[in-house]
Amino acid sequence: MDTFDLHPDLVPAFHAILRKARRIVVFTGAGASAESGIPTFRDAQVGLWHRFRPQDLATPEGFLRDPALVYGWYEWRRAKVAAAEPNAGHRAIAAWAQTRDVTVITQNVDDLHERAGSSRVIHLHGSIFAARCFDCGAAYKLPPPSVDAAGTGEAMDPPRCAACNGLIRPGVVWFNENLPQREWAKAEELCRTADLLLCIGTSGLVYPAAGLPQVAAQAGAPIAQINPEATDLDALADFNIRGTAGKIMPRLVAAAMQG
Ligand code: BV8
Ligand code: ZN
Repeated sequence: MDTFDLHPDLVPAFHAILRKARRIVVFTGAGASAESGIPTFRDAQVGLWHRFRPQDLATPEGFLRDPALVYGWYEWRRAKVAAAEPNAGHRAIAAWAQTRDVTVITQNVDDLHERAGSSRVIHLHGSIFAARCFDCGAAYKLPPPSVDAAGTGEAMDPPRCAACNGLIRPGVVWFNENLPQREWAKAEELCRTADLLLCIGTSGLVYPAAGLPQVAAQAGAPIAQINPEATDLDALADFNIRGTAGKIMPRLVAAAMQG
């Protein structure tokens, strides 16, 4: 029986929960994409971006202050996602959903869950492949990324809106912007009715997303966490598995399928 390096007293209970769980919510953050080569928010920023904190770039004020700097950052990140492959963690989650009711709620703006085969994915913070006019909101069709994903990116003037000449911005949720209402309501409802919440690769620092595990806990769902480091969610989680998504998830799904 895989102990997942948990305390021995917790192992039988964890396996029983994995085998019994029928309505599973997988809540992911940037750590779920780390083994695909996508830097997390906590990783030091590289190149042009190393002097900036994500909290300063991922805001409407930051974009208006220096549109080329922020747009270039997203174009570099979009190129890295397009050049990346889903990792074993993404693929294990998609495989699990073939035989169980598994929904992914992700804070990530990449499409790696979908490319691994997950079809029920809720994006709380939008998508790096969407873009729209900052002023009138008109959708904008992004061309294939032109930035060298292996490089460190550079400032890039955003295109202009054909309808109103406004600046085109990434279709992500920035700090101090509201989350998409429909996705948020669905995420809360899923966490209220889940019989297992699995948190993977999130520092649990950004709200309201970071409040979802609390919603599940209050509804009585067991909470498991996969993270190589301790996070703010450790105190809430019933099972804290120290490890990476790519290594732990295939083992966890194998244990769940024994049921
Ligand atoms: C809002 C999209 C209403 C853009 C992102 C309540 C309390 C305190 C603050 C607030 C609050 N309510 C609102 C706020 C303000 C703010 C906030 O929470 N600030 C924080 C800094 C305190 N929240 C907001 O502004 C939100 N909006 O509340 O609207 C409103 C309206 C008007 C005015 C005020 C409020 C909107 C927040 C959304 C911001 N957008 N992303 C983009 O991608 O550029 S946030 C971004 O950072 C992510 O999406 C994620 O949500 C967040 C944190 O990132 P993580 O995913 O957790 O990743 P991180 O790098 O932090 O950690 C990685 C983890 O993985 C680590 O633990 C690491 O150990 C682990 N790891 C590493 N490798 C692996 C691994 N794990 C597994 N396997 C591995 N291999
Ligand atoms: Zn416009």
